[in-house]
Amino acid sequence: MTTDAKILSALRSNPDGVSGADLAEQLAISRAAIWARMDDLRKAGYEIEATPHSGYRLVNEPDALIADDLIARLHSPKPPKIIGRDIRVFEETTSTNDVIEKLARDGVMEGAVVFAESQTKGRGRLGRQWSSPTRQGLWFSILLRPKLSPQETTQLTVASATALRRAIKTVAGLSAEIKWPNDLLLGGKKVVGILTEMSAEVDRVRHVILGIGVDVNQTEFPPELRAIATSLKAEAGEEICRAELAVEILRELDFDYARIGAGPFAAVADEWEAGCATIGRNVSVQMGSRLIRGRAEALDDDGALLVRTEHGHLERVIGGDVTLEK
Ligand code: BTX
Repeated sequence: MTTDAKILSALRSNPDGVSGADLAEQLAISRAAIWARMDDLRKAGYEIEATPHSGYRLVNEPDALIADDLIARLHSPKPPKIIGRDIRVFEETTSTNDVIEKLARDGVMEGAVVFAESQTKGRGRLGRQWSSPTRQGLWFSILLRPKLSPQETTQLTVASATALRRAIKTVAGLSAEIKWPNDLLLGGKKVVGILTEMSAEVDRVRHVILGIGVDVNQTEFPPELRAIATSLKAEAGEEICRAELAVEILRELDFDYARIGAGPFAAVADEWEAGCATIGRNVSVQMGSRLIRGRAEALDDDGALLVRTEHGHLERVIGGDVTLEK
């Protein structure tokens, strides 16, 4: 943890204030150095009160994603196993998936996360665009090097959906529905999109990039999205703290990633099915030029969707666009 992250963590665990002398001792730096760090934190938007009686006290925090702040929050009470060991925040990027792809090639460690306050070329699947307005959502990507075969990587998308669902419940109190394989919906409208991209050889995954977009505090969407997209704020009726949500998501993802690594996928799949809007519904799936119609029956062991067609065949769907029929 950096010094700023340690200071923020100390301020949060001492809501009534902490003296400069105590901080200096805990962090093994001079009181003058503490004073200088406080000054920089104030410039970054933290409101920190300093009184002779109670010392330094954190009064207010900015609605900005700050790497040190996210790290401080994520490490308390215990550090992550893998996801979030390295966190970087950019004010603006093209697509966070592209940034982390470059880092992956430079050998950055598994679990690294890149957030952007806005993306100029945020993307969805099949070259579609992803709207990523400044400071209104969470736009981020995670680098993973899982011991899975390329076919099994659908598990990661499925596990991410369950983790995101839990985090949204905890922080915003909302129960989102999962739409196979990569969307979370509130009131039938998309609030989360997940884009899984992979670099692989025939039977070995080099790395997987999980790109996640969460609509958090938008009050308005571009006209073409109004009917199909919503935000947590629109549904909960109140502003959501993005840093708090970001950290809760990373914590839940870290938990599910360890679950996948440790054993059978079944535990994750059961939880996924319970929160899923797709299972039991009539669906049509566009897979390239092929259209499959039928009833979504279950999730297979490797995360594939099993669809019983009108002719009674069971089809395994591992990609494609699913439409829920009425
Ligand atoms: P998708 O192809 O399933 O969904 C893309 C479609 O969703 C668009 O065509 C549009 O109709 C709709 N859409 C666009 N923007 C939004 C939005 N903000 N909220 C709701 N619906 C929208 C889903 O792809 C995967 C999206 C992943 C986005 C993340 S953000 C961080 C990372 N970087 C990056 O470039 N992409 C990922």
